[in-house]
Amino acid sequence: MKKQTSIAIVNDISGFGRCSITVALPILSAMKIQCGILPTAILSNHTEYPDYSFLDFTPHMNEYLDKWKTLSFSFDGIYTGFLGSGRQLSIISSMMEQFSFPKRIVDPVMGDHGIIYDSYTKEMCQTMKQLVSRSTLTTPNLTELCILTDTPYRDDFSEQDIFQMCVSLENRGAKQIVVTGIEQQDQIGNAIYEHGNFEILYTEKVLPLRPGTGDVFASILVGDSLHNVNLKESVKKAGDFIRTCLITSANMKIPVNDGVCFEEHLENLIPSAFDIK
Ligand code: PXL
Repeated sequence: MKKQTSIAIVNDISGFGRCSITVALPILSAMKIQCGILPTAILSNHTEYPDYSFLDFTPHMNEYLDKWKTLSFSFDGIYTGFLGSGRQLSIISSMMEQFSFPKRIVDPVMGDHGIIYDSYTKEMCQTMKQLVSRSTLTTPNLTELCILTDTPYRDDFSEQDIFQMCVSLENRGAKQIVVTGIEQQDQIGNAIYEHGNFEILYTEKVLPLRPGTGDVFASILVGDSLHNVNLKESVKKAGDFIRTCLITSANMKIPVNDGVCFEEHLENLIPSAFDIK
């Protein structure tokens, strides 16, 4: 029998609203991956709602990781998302050194549609660059790609502009890059960049767009990366899955801030023994 794959997920627990760990955990479990979690913050709900409570987990992270180390837990990869403070960067960097994860997936969660999330500071955005430089795969949206490459945000970038920003991110140490949420009239695209090769895959946009779709997308890519699935195949799978979930969410009249009802389609992500290489 093949050895089971495992991942350490470093992300926040938002108690309500389908994002971060409440998305990553069910998706990666469905993809037959064992998950360990290190919370970065505990929120009542995500920050796109008009109000939320926020508990920064920074003061407890080192003690938590010391136990993981003493107990010799090991993982095939690390997947980082929403950070609770700027100080978490050095904690996660030293975690990467101590555990030497073969796969390092950094979703540089910072903002969307040109706007930085409420709890993020400019300094935190700068420190995110260092985490991305250590990644084997990173999944910025267009807003985050701009922050990471010091490019002023616009909503009319050409494909060439996006390619150049990917080159600049690669020069800063990133390896595989997938840029999400590239909007073109009634289409939405995800760009794939790897060793100078660049391609954007478009699908028809399903409105309304919803928070948490970046977390669904990145989680599927993480699962596939651990199973060594080809990146283009994985981006297609994640795009199709999100589209299906967006259609069902609209049909079920899910409030926009509550995200996508991925639970309705989770079985689509369960690999057969045959799929896993
Ligand atoms: O989906 C990204 C995300 C993750 N975590 C928290 C958020 C958001 C986006 O708003 O608020 C707490």
